[in-house]
Amino acid sequence: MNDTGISKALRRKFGGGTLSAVAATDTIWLLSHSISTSTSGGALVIGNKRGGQFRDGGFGPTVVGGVHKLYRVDQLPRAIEKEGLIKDFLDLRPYCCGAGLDATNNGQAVRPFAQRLKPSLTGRGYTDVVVTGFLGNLVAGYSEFVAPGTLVLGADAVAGVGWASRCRASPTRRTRSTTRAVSERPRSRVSGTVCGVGCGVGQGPAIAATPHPAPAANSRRPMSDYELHYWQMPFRGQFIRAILAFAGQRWDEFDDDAVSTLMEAVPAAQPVPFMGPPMLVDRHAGVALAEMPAIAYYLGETLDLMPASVAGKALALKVVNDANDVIDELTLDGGKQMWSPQRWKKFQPRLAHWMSIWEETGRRHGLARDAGFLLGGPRAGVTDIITATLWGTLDDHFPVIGHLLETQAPATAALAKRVNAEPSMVNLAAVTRERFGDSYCGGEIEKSMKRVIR
Ligand SMILES: N[C@@H](CCC(=O)N[C@@H](CS)C(=O)NCC(=O)O)C(=O)O
Repeated sequence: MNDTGISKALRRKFGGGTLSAVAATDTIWLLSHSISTSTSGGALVIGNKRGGQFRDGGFGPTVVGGVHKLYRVDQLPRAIEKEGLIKDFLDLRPYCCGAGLDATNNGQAVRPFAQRLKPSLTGRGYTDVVVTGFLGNLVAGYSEFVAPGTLVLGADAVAGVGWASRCRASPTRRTRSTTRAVSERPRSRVSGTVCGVGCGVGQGPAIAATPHPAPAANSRRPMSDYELHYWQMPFRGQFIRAILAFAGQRWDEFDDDAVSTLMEAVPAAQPVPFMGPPMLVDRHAGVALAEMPAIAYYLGETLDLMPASVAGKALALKVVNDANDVIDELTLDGGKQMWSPQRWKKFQPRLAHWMSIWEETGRRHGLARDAGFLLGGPRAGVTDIITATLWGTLDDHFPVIGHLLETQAPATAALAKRVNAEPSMVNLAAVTRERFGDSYCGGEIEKSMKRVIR
């Protein structure tokens, strides 16, 4: 909200508080700049410039002019209350640089902003609220990757400490939710759709740190339900993205450093003990899984994309595992060797054989060039999404593989095209191309594939 004075007072008086529709179990991400001293990263106060103008700078827009509107911990709860936040609200996260770090003021040690805010909120009647402070520098910007209007929240680690560590000041809430604990492991990037109500506390800290307004359609959407931990490239993670996108789900992704940190963490510190990504967290269910086929199975079951019978489910899993095998073979087991023209020539009959396996599977279930699905049934399921993603992505990056599929497995090629023509898949393809460009699986093996598979 950018109003002041009488208009702000009237809005609040007539129930228009920006936080009046927030439920007790929602999460508020309170986006704001923070002010700290040069000797410590800890925030002393938070706030933003009011009345400034956005100007385009070399690294994006910056605010020029305006007057600082700052909030101390004893001032913020009043603003929050006036914006209509109910008193049994639970989960407040000042998404402000260093809000979880110790600070100094005139040489005096000062406890973290988040920790000081808690008793101040309690004094205003927010007795159960848990305040989370972050241990690093934070940035926010818009990305179209997940969906239009998606706000990407990024973070640096400070002194080797990941962010997202909580300054919990409410012991009664300590074991409140395992899902929450899982979703807040140290990481360096998270994206989520803007929740216009939940993300601000009115005039001061409720900044949009970008010139783009959040689209109205997104203004009441909750944060996304899933975390997908995978490298920023298509390859194996694309199967999971495709299932989520096809089913109309939203998810958060993380940059490669964060994925690598989590992958290398000791098993006891991982959401699910795992060796290599993809790794998925279902925030609502409190479930974390690794191994691409296991994730595909879980999503297929929970998003109603699996066959009904046990035999059908097992067959679907077999197809998912086949797809995993194909990409492993095409990348020579993650680059254990490189492609040479001779090696590629020798492999082509085997690849054609894989394609025939797909074609025959479809044929046995009534798949034709212009209709049907890989395992039959009235609508597309996990196997169709996996099929479309496997062959569609390969065709995008290595058209010669697409041509081979057309001749070797025409009904499979047509099925892939039909599924990939769904709006959700077209959208995913566009953002994938925008985000990852020409990259397929990265590394030296991708270079060798591009040199030889043509
Ligand atoms: N079998 C696993 C394979 C996981 C895997 O190999 N992940 C790759 C990326 S596609 C990775 O980065 N692995 C790192 C490692 O294993 O050290 C699956 O299907 O998910």
